[in-house]
Amino acid sequence: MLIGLVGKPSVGKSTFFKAATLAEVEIAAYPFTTIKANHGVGYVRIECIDKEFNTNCNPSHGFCINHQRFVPVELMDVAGLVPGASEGKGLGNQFLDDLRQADIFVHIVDVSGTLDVEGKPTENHDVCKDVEFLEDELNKWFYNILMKVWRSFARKAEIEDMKFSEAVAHQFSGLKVKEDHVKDVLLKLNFSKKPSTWTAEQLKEFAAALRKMSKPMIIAANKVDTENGKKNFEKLIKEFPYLMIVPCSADSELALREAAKAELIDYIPGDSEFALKSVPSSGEGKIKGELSEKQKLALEDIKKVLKEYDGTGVQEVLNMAVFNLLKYVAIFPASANKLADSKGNILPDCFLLPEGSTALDFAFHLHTDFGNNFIKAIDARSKKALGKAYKLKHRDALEIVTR
Ligand SMILES: Nc1nc2c(ncn2[C@@H]2O[C@H](COP(=O)(O)OP(=O)(O)OP(=O)(O)O)[C@@H](O)[C@H]2O)c(=O)[nH]1
Ligand SMILES: [Mg+2]
Repeated sequence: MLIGLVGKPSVGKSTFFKAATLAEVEIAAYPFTTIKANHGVGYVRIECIDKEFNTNCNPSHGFCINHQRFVPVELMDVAGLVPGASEGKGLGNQFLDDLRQADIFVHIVDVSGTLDVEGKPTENHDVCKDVEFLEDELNKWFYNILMKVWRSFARKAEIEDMKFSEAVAHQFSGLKVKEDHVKDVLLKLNFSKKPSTWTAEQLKEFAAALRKMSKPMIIAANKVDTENGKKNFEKLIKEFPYLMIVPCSADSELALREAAKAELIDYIPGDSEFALKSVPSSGEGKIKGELSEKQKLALEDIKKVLKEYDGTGVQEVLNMAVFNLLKYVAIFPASANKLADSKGNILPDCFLLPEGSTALDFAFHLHTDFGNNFIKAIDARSKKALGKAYKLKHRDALEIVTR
């Protein structure tokens, strides 16, 4: 699972990335601060199942606080994208190449309205324009790739009577386009069965639909903490009712995570509140990290954001991307009698699988041998046996029984 953060320069992509991963990356208020893509590990948050079993888990990847399990997902922060990028403007195509492997995009939009479309300072920028131009550039990017091969490809596919969707998926495999994506797009567009007769307009439509299907996008309306943030966030929602738009303050999340790391506050990512840590009384030498007056004031401001939007939005964006847009499910391998692995670690693993995955898919996900020798799955909660076609449900705990 790779989540790509995209958007015009200076919208807060690296801030979001740093808040989610706590990786050291450069953040600054001038365009093209990021040039080389940053890769890091962020997390989606789910209600851990350990509570139901009256125990505490020991994750081997990610972590768990107060029965809130944080499951790793890969994040990528790239250079800012400007209009014309698909034709090489700004950092152009090299940056688009970085995005090939993404499963989903988080489009970070700056709702302060103080940046023009190239990320330079301005006033009252129309934030809706950002959504339009970015989608447009991504669609053009797919279209250009398609056009490189199209003519010979379409004819060959017809002559050799290839399965068209399979051939397209193969052609776009570097962009993680799957055969099902192509099938869905073809069904939706209902174009002629002879692709070589498609018009230029139809090809554009095809490329755009393929992009949308294979790289769905969620919008993080970032900088809602600013003066015009709320107004512009509401404008986005009104203008694009069919898009998933989450209000966000990456800057606030970063401050909270850093303060929590420095043990100045208690904060669980995604919560809508935090608590100041009580400072130990004197006599214990230097107190580790005491909040300055400035920090206290900043935290007061953040409190207002948390209250108004029920959190900073960073965790919400990642969760919505994985569970609502991609509709993945989180599955725990667990034996019906024992939740621990051979080393005594309780519920060490939790895997994210695509919507519609079955018990057999899960077995293959764990190990090819498990898949090949699958007999049944057992639900650790109900102890009931499940067949290979069983559709996985979010937060299932399953044991795979093999020959
Ligand atoms: N008020 C406010 N400022 C923010 C927020 N997120 C980021 N910023 C500021 O916006 C500026 C740009 O942030 P970056 O994270 O470097 O932006 P970027 O999108 O990575 O920029 P490029 O790498 O140049 O494309 C910095 O000054 C940040 O502190 C936010 O939620 N609220
Ligand atoms: Mg950056």
